[in-house]
Amino acid sequence: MTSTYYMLSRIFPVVLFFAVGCSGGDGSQGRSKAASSGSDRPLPAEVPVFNQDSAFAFVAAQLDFGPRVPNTEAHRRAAQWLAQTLGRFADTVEVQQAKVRAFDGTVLNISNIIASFDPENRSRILLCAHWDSRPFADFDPDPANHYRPIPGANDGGSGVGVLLEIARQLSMSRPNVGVDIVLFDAEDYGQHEQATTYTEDSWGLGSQHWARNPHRHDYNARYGILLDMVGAAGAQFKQEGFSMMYAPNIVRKVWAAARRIGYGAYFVDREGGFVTDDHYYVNTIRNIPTINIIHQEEGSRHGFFPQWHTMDDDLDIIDPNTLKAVGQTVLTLLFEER
Ligand code: AHN
Ligand code: ZN
Repeated sequence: MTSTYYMLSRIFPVVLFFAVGCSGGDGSQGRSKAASSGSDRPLPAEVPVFNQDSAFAFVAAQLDFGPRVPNTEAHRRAAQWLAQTLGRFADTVEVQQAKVRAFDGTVLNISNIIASFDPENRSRILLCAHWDSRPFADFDPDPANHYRPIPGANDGGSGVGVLLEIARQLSMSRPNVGVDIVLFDAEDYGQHEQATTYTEDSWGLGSQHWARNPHRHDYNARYGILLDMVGAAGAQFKQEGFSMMYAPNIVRKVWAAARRIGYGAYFVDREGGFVTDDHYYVNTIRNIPTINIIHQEEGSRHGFFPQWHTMDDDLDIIDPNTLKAVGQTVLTLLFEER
């Protein structure tokens, strides 16, 4: 991080508040009791049933804006929609605006979007995802696309879609813990594949800013869960390296819950690689033990799902069943915390 970054990032610490009521939701989802979990196992009582079609619709709605690349109109409009949508579900929504410097010198106008449920509860869980999409399809098979923005359905859209559906569920019933949903900006403006020099910490610019300047100066949470690339058909979530380094007990708890409610095929008991993602900065700068639920595949050039950072990361690769596996697992965890 350059000193320029620090200076720039301290300018414009604008925080906007949105007044919110707790309405929202279509009311179609009941509690689970022994209801279907979408898998072949019953859910524990009192855990709401995650609606995969609603989550899918939240992914589609993001794609309708076009690529959510910082400094574009689509990005501004999407930010407004995300804050407004979370405002229907949460107790408070704050938009943390800042300027940060990208690897190529571009000054990015970013917005981290923070929705809080039961903000007075001191026992809190942090849920996060990045809402921006990558400006470069630098892994696209066609070199003509290497400087075009990606649709970002799985990479970006899926994690946000799951969190919006969790927010909708929390508008209808609350767990014992307080919950903060933080949508980070500028995660995916990391240096281009074809860059000739290495820029340190070029990914996760929004999370780096938030970790140094949290929306509450003394903000803390028991643990955090980051969702990244959680929507592709047949996804496998391996136990990511930094998650195991900083929060091994949370990884085990999440994977055990997934297995218990019938999603062991997605949450596999295998070691994944180390991914420098938003959770790395939440762990190292803010010291909140935070895991990353992220789709990793061996044998690809980059270690992720096949359409990663290509023009084909579009809505047609999103499978509502994968969104369900992740969303229902996270909801189960929230409602089992005491
Ligand atoms: C690196 O490849 C260094 N980080 C990947 C983080 C990422 C990109 N998540 C989504 N897109
Ligand atoms: Zn990406």
